[in-house]
Amino acid sequence: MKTVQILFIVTLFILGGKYVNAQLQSSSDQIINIQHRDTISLNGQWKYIVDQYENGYYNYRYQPIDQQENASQVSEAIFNDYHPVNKSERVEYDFDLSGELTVPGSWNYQDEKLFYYEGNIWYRKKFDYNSLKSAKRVFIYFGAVNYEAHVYLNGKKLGMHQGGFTPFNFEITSFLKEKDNSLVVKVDNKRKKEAVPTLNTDWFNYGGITRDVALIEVPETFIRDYKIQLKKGSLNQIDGFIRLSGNKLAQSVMVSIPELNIKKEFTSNENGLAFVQFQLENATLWSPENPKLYQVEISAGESKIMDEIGFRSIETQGSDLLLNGKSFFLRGICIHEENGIRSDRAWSVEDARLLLNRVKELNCNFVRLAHYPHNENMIRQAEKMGIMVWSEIPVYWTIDWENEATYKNAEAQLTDMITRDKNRANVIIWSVANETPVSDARTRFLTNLIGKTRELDNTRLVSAALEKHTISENPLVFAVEDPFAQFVDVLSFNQYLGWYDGLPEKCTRSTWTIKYNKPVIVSEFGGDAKFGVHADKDTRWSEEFQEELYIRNLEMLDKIPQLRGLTPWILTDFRSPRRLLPGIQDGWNRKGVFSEKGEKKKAFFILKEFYNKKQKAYFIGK
Ligand code: GCB
Repeated sequence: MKTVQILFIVTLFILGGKYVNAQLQSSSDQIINIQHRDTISLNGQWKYIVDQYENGYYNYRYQPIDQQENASQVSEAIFNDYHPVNKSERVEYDFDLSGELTVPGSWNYQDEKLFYYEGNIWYRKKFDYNSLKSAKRVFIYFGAVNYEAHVYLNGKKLGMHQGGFTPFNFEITSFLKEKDNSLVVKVDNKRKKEAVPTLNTDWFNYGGITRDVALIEVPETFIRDYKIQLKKGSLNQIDGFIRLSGNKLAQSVMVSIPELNIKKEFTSNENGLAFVQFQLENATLWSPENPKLYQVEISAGESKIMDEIGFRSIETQGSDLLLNGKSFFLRGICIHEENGIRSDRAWSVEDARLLLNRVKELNCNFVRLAHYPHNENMIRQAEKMGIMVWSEIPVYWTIDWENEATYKNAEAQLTDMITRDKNRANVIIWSVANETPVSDARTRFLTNLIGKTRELDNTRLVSAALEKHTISENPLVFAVEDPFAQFVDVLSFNQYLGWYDGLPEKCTRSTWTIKYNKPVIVSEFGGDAKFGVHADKDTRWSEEFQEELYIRNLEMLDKIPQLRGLTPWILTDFRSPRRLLPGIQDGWNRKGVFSEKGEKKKAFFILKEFYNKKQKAYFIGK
């Protein structure tokens, strides 16, 4: 254990008084559970200015203007939403004369000219503020902005956030006016080598404010964060924390679960942290067959919050996955966060239902939410529908492994993902990476991320989608040879036999030898087919080829003794600028078992049939 960690735990021990085996509380400033707070939505129409050269941000010496004393008129006009009284003044921006974009939503699908745009856009929302409950403090919340956001309210810079898939908030109590507030956001989705993800991905770089924006009202001292979950390995012991912010940090904190007649009192320390431990008697555990959620109420003085929380355990035992102590099989599928009908990022409850109903039709109990944290509606809807989740950060392919800032960025995204979703019973696996090339620097980077994951949440399993390798003596024997494999709880790998590697018949001649006594999830396999293209099974891009590829892959993979789950690539065709073949791909990765519009391809039925059989086998207690 690192010295800092030891120091931290010792500090927690002293501050917490009685607590042992402390879990690291989130180091993020995130206010969690927006769904059940007093909020005022700022979704809707926003003004926008396309500023490709970032003229409103850099002066002509390319120095950021908002860090200098003498901001130029140009940037003043942007940040302060300034309008000249004297018409002879040179002001080159005017939000009022500019067009509008709908938020949430990417700019790409809202304006044809912006379809492939990767760059800078200024957004502005004007609003009056009428407090819901004469709130003492107000925060502005963004569900996600892709990729970099600089936020200004009434001319005052609130802060900056990087990472396109995680929420952030800033306090605005002292800058807020009753009338005519001007909220300006500089959004930039340029891809960068040192960013997370990096330059090269196989998905579309949707830009803009892609998830909800809202004001959050809270009392002076409020419940910012909490974890109410079963202790690792226990089916009836709650082990968690509640974290307050404000000026009355040491106080009494109540947790109640009315349906179970539970009402417990705890005391927070001078840092606002209360450690929560109690016994759950006769609770129905959450499972895909019975996704039971309890109303949990937390209060601290004036601050009250409700959440719907499920309780379950998730562990491994040798190569078995155990949910509430019982072995099970993950009948999964990968998903991108995209609604192909609108051709935009998915973000709403309706979008989540659209995608998850397709998942249910396949008889899945599991989704791999690739390759970045999906919106909270998706996780919560899946939880209600009994669908377990693999959640991932965009450490994808060739990240800048040696760059300290890149690591910090990845760790911040990981922290925000775990902070937001740690109370969701359906999230069972945190994934720290996808298909990263083996090197010392990369393994160090990923090992640090795994360490951080376990500090933040030791109750869930940790994994990463690794790659396959051939055994040198025999090119038809496959293995996973990766020093990182020893650190994961679940061994997962992507493999494309029959598509990038030979034709489907190659599966029948190939075998696997996995030397780890851990559960195995094949986190990707698949091939492209355009819906409605029919030919013989040897013709690429046809539904018949994809069908054959599924038949042969399933047959082959089912022979891996440790196999405990599959998440084929992918539920639905998705946009990717790497996919260029005219008439077939046209900018879409066609590996979906559904088309982007939701039409089922032949492979859908093969996978569903396989899952029906697996379900039966596990019900009779395989
Ligand atoms: C992969 C990647 C995934 C791609 C997929 C493909 O291995 O993890 O992001 O989209 O292959 O279709 O090539």
